[in-house]
Amino acid sequence: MQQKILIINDSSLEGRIMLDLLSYQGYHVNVARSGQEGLSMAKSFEPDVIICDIVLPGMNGLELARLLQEDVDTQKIQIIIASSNNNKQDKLEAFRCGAFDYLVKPLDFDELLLRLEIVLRYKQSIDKLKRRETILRAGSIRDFLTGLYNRQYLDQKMAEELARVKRYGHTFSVLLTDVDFFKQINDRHGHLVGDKILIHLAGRLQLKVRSTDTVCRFGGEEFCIIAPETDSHGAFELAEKLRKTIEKEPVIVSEDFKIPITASFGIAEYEGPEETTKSLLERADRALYNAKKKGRNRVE
Ligand code: GH3
Ligand code: MG
Ligand code: MG
Ligand code: MG
Repeated sequence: MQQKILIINDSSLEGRIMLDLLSYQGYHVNVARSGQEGLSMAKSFEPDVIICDIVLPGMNGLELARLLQEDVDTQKIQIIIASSNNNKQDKLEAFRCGAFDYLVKPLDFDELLLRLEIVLRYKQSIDKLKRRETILRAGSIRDFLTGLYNRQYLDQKMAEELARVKRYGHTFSVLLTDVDFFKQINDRHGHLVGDKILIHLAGRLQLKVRSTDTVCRFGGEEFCIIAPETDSHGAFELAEKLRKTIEKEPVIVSEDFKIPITASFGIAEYEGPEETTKSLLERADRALYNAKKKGRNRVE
């Protein structure tokens, strides 16, 4: 694909020369004559690189660079500042504003072309990494900290389970659990210990449930379990079993450092064809809230 360069330069002669030279090299080039025009063209033209003067009518090139860096729509554009003064302050300021390079005029065009190639190569690899990261994140079904399934996967699994019971009958339940006074634990022992507790707890939940149950990290210190073919009595038994294990076995942080924890549980069973993920989770959440209100470390 043709790479796009935006020149921001108020001298029509200089702008023209650069436009011709860079177009001749195969770039797709546009010229803006002021900072304001540059800013709007940065958004509409979406250049890979901007070559920008410092002295411009209205807004100066450094201000412009800063604005471009602060805006999510334009921050991936790389900026080369071109200035007729070799002033150290301007140069430092340009880099502080996020410029990739600083060229002193009169420009040596061989140098300009080489520097342009470098910045474009840099931008391509950054863009590629970002794309990969986005794909990984979008496709991820695991929670990063605990390794459990994440909220996204929970939504998908819930939809499947709802569809299954609506079609074939039977029932299923969801359990929501929330660690009691977790904020105090964090405050007293630090976030790293808090994280370690979440990891332990996740492992423990995973270990105690049936292989057909799905354990997810619902958010913060909350977990959600989908238990297929389980009515509210079964769900209550399961929650009690988990609650007791958590209460009985303090989390081992290190050899001589154990932290006792408890958790509260809210359960909800599928009630019929009108049920949605939202309605089911809302009932479980209300039950959990009641468990908290009634003193914590209990199942509702
Ligand atoms: P309650 O018994 O009412 O649930 O009290 P609580 O302190 O657990 O309640 P709250 O929900 O207000 O606090 C949850 C805390 O969990 C707050 C937040 O700092 C902490 N937390 C959320 N996510 C993480 C995490 O990934 N790691 C750690 N260490 N802490 C987390
Ligand atoms: Mg909570
Ligand atoms: Mg809470
Ligand atoms: Mg809590």
